[in-house]
Amino acid sequence: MSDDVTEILGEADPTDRRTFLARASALSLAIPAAGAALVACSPGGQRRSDSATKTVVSGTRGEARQPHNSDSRLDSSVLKGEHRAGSSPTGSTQGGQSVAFQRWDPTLPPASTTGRVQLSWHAREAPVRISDDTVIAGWTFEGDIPGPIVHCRVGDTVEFTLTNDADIPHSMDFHAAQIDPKQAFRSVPRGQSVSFTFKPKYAGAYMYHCGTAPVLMHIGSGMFGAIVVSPREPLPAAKEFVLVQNEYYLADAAGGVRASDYQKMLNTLPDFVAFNGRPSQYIKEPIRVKVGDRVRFWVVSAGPSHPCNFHVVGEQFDRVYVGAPPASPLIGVQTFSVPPGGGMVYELVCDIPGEFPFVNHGFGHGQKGAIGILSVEA
Ligand SMILES: [Cu+2]
Repeated sequence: MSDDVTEILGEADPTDRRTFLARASALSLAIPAAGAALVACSPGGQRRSDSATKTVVSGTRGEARQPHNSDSRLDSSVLKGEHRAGSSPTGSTQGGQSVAFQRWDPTLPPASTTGRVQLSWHAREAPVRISDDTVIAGWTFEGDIPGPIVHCRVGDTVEFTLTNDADIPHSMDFHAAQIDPKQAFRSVPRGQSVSFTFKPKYAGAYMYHCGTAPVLMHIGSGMFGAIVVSPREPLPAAKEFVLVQNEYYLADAAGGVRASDYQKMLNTLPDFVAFNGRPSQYIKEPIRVKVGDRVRFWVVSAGPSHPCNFHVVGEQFDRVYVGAPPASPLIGVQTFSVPPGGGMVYELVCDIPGEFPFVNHGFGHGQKGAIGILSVEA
């Protein structure tokens, strides 16, 4: 196997389980044999980063939205994570009960108006309540799953820094960047940072993720999110939402927290599939629009292994942009699949009131939580 491939898979030979298990154990990866190793792998307290503290947040999950602040060090939305501030999320296996559920706001935050987006993020471990009865031991960007939505325009300058607060190495891979991955996407150990700058060339919904080996484990444990690149020319006015689909593969709970299970990830039979990190959250609390609205979904399938076969029951997509909007939309589409690691843009016009389920029409995965309701009010 080439070095490049080994970097991604993290195994000298995918059939050599012993090599991998030894390495995984060294990295405190959560695998069945290691039990709740993940839960216990961060003994020290973790303080919130200064950058996160200073940041004005637009699109904070479950909290009042605050105005966009282009003077902020962070020109897009980021999780504040107040309820987790100052705690050692995975330093204790007893903390699951105290983690509150927060609906993940799917609203696309405004794009930077300055032509620059400055992001200073931290990779850290954090417990995340994904449903009333499930708290997972997440590996995160900025403390939540998915990580913050980034919104910029084609040609903007994105200046990104990742600092690793966790014990095992992490990294960042932006699919919206054309850049030398060996340098920009390299892994950094605890306490160190990696910085790079890029200018998105194409519009679209793009994934970002940790690219540290084994990538399957890092994405599967929560290190992913979406960067939305709007075109320079405005698209038709619309209510815009971001949906990031992912799968969860979980071990049994220890202390109320479920670690990720690498063997389950390899077997690709998820326990849950979710939009924006919480299975079925938009059934409980639908996405609300009005009759006459054009709705634009920026859909990313983070995987790690499955597509999102996106469909809205009782509606048809006016347009689906498989590539960069506004070029060459498909017109009149019932279902279109986003591959894992991909992103597409879906538009529909809400002509009539009602409750329209949006689903992964691969129904084994819809049933496991990749489902929500678009409520169209008169
Ligand atoms: Cu990682």
